[in-house]
Amino acid sequence: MNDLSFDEKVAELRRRHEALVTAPNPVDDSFYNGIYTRYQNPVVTGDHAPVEWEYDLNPETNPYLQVRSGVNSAFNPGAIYFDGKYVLAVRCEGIDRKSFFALAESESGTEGFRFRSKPIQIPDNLGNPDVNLYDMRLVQHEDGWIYGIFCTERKDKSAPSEDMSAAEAQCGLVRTKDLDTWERLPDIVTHSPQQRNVVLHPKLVNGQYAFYTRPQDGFISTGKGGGIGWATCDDIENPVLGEESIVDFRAYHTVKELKNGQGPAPIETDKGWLHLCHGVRTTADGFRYTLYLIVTDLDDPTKVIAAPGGHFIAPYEAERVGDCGNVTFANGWVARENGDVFIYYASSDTRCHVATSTVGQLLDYAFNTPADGGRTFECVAQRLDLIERNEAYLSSQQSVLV
Ligand code: M1P
Repeated sequence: MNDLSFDEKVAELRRRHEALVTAPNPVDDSFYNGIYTRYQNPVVTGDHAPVEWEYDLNPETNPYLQVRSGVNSAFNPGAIYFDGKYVLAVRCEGIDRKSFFALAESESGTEGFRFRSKPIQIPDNLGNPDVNLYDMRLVQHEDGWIYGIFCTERKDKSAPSEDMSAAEAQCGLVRTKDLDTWERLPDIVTHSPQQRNVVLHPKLVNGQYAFYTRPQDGFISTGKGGGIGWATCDDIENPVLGEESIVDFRAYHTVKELKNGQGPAPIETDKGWLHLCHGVRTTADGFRYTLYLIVTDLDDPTKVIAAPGGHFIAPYEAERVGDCGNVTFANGWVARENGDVFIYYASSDTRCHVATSTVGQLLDYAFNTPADGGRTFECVAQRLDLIERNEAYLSSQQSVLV
């Protein structure tokens, strides 16, 4: 590459980019669990950023053809099926550490994602400017708007002046009808000092806009708070939420002992609202983020009616490695009318993946996987029960054959 002329280098950068975005993404047959299908490649990475986003292509102002505005990573995408395409609102992170949102689209949902020509410029919050925006959930609400709900982060003004990492996380809100024009609404106000992973429920509940929240005392630690909360407001243009109640508590010695959060908006099924969430546990090597599923009651989305134990998706093979290792995180999925579900998740705060399943498979998993036994004794009892039922079934089959 270094020996090429300026124009040849540009052509080669474009060729490499095109090869990446048009590469097929076969099913990963090395993985099987009967619940979902994994794919061999990430669907979006920092390298999917168009050449124009990173390079000044004018030889007079950039004679060495240097990267001027590098894209470090692309992860934690919101997702929606819109106008015949799977659209991801990807959290891109520049090498300056600032995240921004950009839409990437694909016709198949598993490959061929290509960024639109420009990232989204979210209107500024002039009263209280944001420093960093990330993790947008895209929610098609029954009121006709598509909402983008994201984390807005600022320096914590109450922290000592020498502390350059203390931050305050709150929830920002935009809405659109066409994914082109974005109207910013006031930031959501809650009773909690900090909020992250706030998600809008797709339907009004008792005439109110309903939100999944994650009350937390600090930027990283939930402190005494935590759990997936629930709170409502009358007016989406003045989103001041009432008291939060906890729908899904964190719990000792589980995948969600340290913190948890709602992923995308839940999917409505005939057996209940299907939720994809993330849970965080501690290890000697730091935090481990995995995904889990729950189902809540159709008429009362604050009531959990199925809670399979353990993780649903965890970092697999190379997914364990990245800017923040041992992380799977999801804030986007798409359910099609035929029951197909496209689960968009990110690994290690670096890249986006897809896993595919169906509503039928996910409900079967949710209702028939044993709940967390809570103790080794109970978990072994669950496993012995499975083995003994298998022994009984297999011997009954043998006696049929005889
Ligand atoms: O770094 C892992 C994840 O950490 C945060 O999640 P939580 O609020 O549950 O700790 C989020 O900032 C997320 O973006 C990130 O992937």
